[in-house]
Amino acid sequence: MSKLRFTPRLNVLSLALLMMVLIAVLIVLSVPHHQTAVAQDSSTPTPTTTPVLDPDLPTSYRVEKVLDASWPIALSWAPDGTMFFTERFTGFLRRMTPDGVMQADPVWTFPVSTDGERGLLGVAVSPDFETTGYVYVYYTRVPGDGFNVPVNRIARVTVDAEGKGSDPKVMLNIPLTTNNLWHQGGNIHFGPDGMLYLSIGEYYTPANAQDINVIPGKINRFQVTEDGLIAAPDNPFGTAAYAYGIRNTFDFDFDPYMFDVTGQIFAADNGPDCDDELNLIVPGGNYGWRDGYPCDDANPLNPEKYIYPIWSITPTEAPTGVAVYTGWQIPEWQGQVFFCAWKTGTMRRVILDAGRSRLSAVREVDLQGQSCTIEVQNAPDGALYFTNQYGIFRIVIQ
Ligand SMILES: [Ca+2]
Ligand SMILES: [Ca+2]
Repeated sequence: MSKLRFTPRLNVLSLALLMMVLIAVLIVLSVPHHQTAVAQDSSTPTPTTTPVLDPDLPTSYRVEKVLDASWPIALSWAPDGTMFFTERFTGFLRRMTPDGVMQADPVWTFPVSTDGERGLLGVAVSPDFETTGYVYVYYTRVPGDGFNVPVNRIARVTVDAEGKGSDPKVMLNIPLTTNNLWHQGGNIHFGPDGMLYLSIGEYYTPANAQDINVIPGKINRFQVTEDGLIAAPDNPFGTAAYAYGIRNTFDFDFDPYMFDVTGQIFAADNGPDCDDELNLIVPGGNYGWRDGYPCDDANPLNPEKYIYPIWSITPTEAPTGVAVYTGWQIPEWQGQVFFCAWKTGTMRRVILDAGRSRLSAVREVDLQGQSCTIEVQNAPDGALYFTNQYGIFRIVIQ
């Protein structure tokens, strides 16, 4: 049996053909094409090209203001459609009824330190809210209550049917380890697995991000007990850490299609003067923030150790809220990852490949004159909600 062999002549022909194809591809790519976003391969993350407005969406939509609000920084809904949100600077936990009536008095007022990136930050309605009335928050408490300096904390209150809060309970303290005011932001969400996840910055200490024994600089995963939060027993390292190497992440969302299979989560991260990121978080993953981090970490020296972002951008824009759209109002968006940016007010949507592990394209969402500087979140009414310093908005089918 003869062995298969390529002749030199075939190699020359193949090379010539390959060169012609490459030249053709380069010519096509170099022609401005307003309606086509250039696909990016997650294995070679590069700063994205300028996103294009998507003029092709078959479903037309409009942006509505839901209500004026003071720095609404996180949103969470009860099963009946009651909306809870946190106001960063006032410390108010707010409530709006399913028929759209904003409760005049706050549900609860938390005594917040609001320096730097602190404040009343995260909120998560408990999965058993209908029987317990529990709503959890993440915030920075002013000195007191056993601490003579501010302390970051997860707490909960019990909310009755009239929207009155009671019985506040400390669930977890995450003491500060530095006087620095930055990189303490984050959010909390209950996962499909019933665990409570916390994203949190590294307290302006890069080494924290690489230390799996401390909470800052991680996506953390907790089991809720009556005595407070404990590291979920099946976490990858036996600590609270679910993923590490994170610098300053404000928000994240679970992948509704793949979480049960891979445990994957989408989270934004803020780079130093470079490399803002959207990461595909998997259990035990190391996302690379560390002492001596080099900009353009798309080319790290030890690629076996760090997981690259699926999208990154320089100069930085300060990505904030994240949501994987699960609503029904804009069917074409289902499963796409939405995230916002503090500096630009931009909302982007990320189209993934069929395996949901790689990025196919990034588009900018036309917010019809509004800005999304803080949060983006799914709501029970099938719309996509977003916030800025002045109010809460939603995107609904026209
Ligand atoms: Ca990274
Ligand atoms: Ca969100």
